[in-house]
Parts: sequence; structure tokens; C-alpha cells
Amino acid sequence: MSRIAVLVPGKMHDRVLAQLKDRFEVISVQRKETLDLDAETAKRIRGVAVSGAFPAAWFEQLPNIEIVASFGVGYDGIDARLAGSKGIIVTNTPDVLNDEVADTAIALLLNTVRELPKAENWLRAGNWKPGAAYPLTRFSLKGRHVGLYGLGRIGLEIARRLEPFKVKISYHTRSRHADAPYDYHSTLKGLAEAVDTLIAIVPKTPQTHKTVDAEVLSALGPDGIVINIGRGWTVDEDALTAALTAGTIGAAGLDVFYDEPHVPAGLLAAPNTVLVPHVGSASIPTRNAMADLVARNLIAWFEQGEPVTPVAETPARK
Ligand code: NAP
Ligand code: 8YV
Repeated sequence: MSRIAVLVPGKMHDRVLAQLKDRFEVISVQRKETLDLDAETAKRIRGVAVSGAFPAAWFEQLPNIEIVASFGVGYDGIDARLAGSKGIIVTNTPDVLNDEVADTAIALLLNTVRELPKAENWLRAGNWKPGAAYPLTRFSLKGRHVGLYGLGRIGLEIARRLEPFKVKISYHTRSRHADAPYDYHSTLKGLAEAVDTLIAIVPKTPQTHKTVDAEVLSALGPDGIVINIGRGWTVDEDALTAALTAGTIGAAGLDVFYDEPHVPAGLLAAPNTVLVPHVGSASIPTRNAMADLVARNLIAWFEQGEPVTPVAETPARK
């Protein structure tokens, strides 16, 4: 009996490929706007495993796909509504990365507040000599009021990790979380006015575009600190660069950027930034868990008729 054909456009974690190859015919192609596939092969493809964007044109090219299994919890690169309207399931990798991303957010916050990367560079440059000490940091986490922009799976883990630091915690989301023991703000501006430290962990949607703007930054104030570990899309990078340079806010720690892997020169040059290359979930154990979930979604769909983690916009079964 012929095996089900699963397409893998572009790079994919080895562990996904190994599990899929055990059960399916895996067709790997280069990632392109129009995929290099003849019509017959394209028609045979019933599932896709993808990391990153799935351009809308691929839906046209692949008339018989039933499921797109995406590597990552954010699936902003896939038009999930369009998939849903065609009866195609989209799956993502929620929860298995919550702890890693939340840990990274805390590390980024501490590094930004206490300048540890800068202090290490100072030591490595041979500056630590008798009588010389790295300057005292301007900021401390002690006594801060942290505002979470987003209190979903990851945001909640960040909040829980913040509790032992004895900081005050507030949040803004569209809907109030009745069981969360933190102050709720119905607007991002209101949250920014109340807090001095903002952590953004919201998805890339039309509503979150450049919402951390000049007004929000100015509301945080000159001692304000911004951490973004959601999507670069959410922060107006020009406004952030201007605010850091003018001292309208105090410091920023960024894991994500508007046009990755491009990091604007202004942010590189700005004082008081800690910039890391989208490493929120980037440990071997966590990426393995994400890979296993991508494979499990495809296997569960084709063997049991039900994916493990379908996204809200698409059906959970046929
Ligand atoms: P989630 O569970 O869906 O949580 C999303 C949160 O954002 C919810 O609290 C949601 O609350 C809030 N939100 C959504 N739209 C909003 C809006 N317009 N205004 C205010 N709040 C809004 O997602 P998650 O698993 O925590 O992941 C969040 C995002 O983090 C992902 O989508 C991804 O983009 C990013 N991420 C980054 C990394 C990294 O490596 N840096 C790793 C994993 C994930 P309401 O619905 O009530 O508004
Ligand atoms: C990954 C992420 O870097 O899950 C997400 O939404 O942003 C990160 O975990 C990415 O998905 C892997 O390419």
C-alpha cells in the first residue's frame, strides 16, 4: 500500500523528519513562493510540516492537504482562517515551550535591569583591575511594578516566576482573567501609566501591530523598562530607539524584532539595550519537545483522525 505523502518545505528539525519518515512518504522541497512540485506530486500531498510562514499560494498548489503542522506556538505566518474555510487543520506547539520562554523572559529582564552582559564584556575586556569596579547599575528589580502585556500560557508562567521577586504585577489583555491575582487594566496605555516595567508576550495580529508606541513608552517614564519576547511586530522600533536615545525610557531587552534577522542599527547603538536573537524557546530539550508535538499532530491526524493541538480557527476533526 502506498504511504501518505507529507510535504516539508524548507528547514525542519531532524527529529520531526525522523518520526515522519517512519510512517509517511516525506517530500522535502526548498522553501519558495511557488514550490517546485509537479501537479501529480502536489495532488498526492495530504499533510505538511512547516517551520515559519506558509504562504497562501501554497494552499492553491496543494489541493488535497488536510493538515498543516507548524513548528512553534505562534502561527502568524499561516492564514489559519483561510485554512479553516477550506476545512484544513492547522496545528501549533503550545505549552511544551512555556517554561523555557518564561525562564528566558526573566533572564532577559534581569540582564536588562542589572546589565550583566555589559558587566561580563567589561571583565573580558580586561577592565577588572585592583581598584577598578564595574559601575553600579542605575536600575534594580527591587520595588518595580511589572506590567504583562499578554497573560496567556506563557504570560502566566512569567507572572508566576515574578512573584518570588516581590515585584507588583499587573496585566493587560482584552479579556480579564477572573482567577489571576494581578491588577487588570483594560487598555495598554492604562497599564503603561500604572507600571514602570512592561513585558510584551502577545501574538502577532492586526490588533497588536506597533502597539508599544511612543505614547506607551512615554507613559512608562524615564525609569521605564521594556521587555519583548512575543513578536517584534508589537513594538514600534523607531519609537523605542528614539525613547532610549532621548532617555524617555530607561532600558529595553528584546528577544524578537520587527524584520528578523535584521536588527536596526539604532537599537544596536542605543544605550541600555540587551538584544538576543529570538532564543526564547531555543534549548535542545524544548526544541525536541516542540518537534515531537509537530510529528504527533500529523501521526494522530492520519492514524486516529484527530490532531493533538489544533489552533482555534480551524476544525479539530473532519
Ligand atoms: P496565548 O496563550 O494565546 O496568549 C496570548 C495572550 O495575549 C493572551 O493573554 C491574550 O489575551 C493576549 N492578547 C492577544 N491579543 C491581544 C490584544 N489585541 N490585546 C491585548 N492582549 C492580547 O499565547 P502564548 O502561548 O502565551 O504565546 C504568546 C506569543 O508569544 C505567541 O503567539 C508567539 O508569537 C510568542 N512566542 C515567542 C517565543 C520566542 O521565542 N520569543 C516563543 C513562543 C511564543 P486576550 O485574548 O484576553 O486578549
Ligand atoms: C520559535 C516561537 O523560535 O513558538 C514560537 O512562536 O517564536 C519560537 O518558539 C519558532 O517558532 C521556531 O522557529
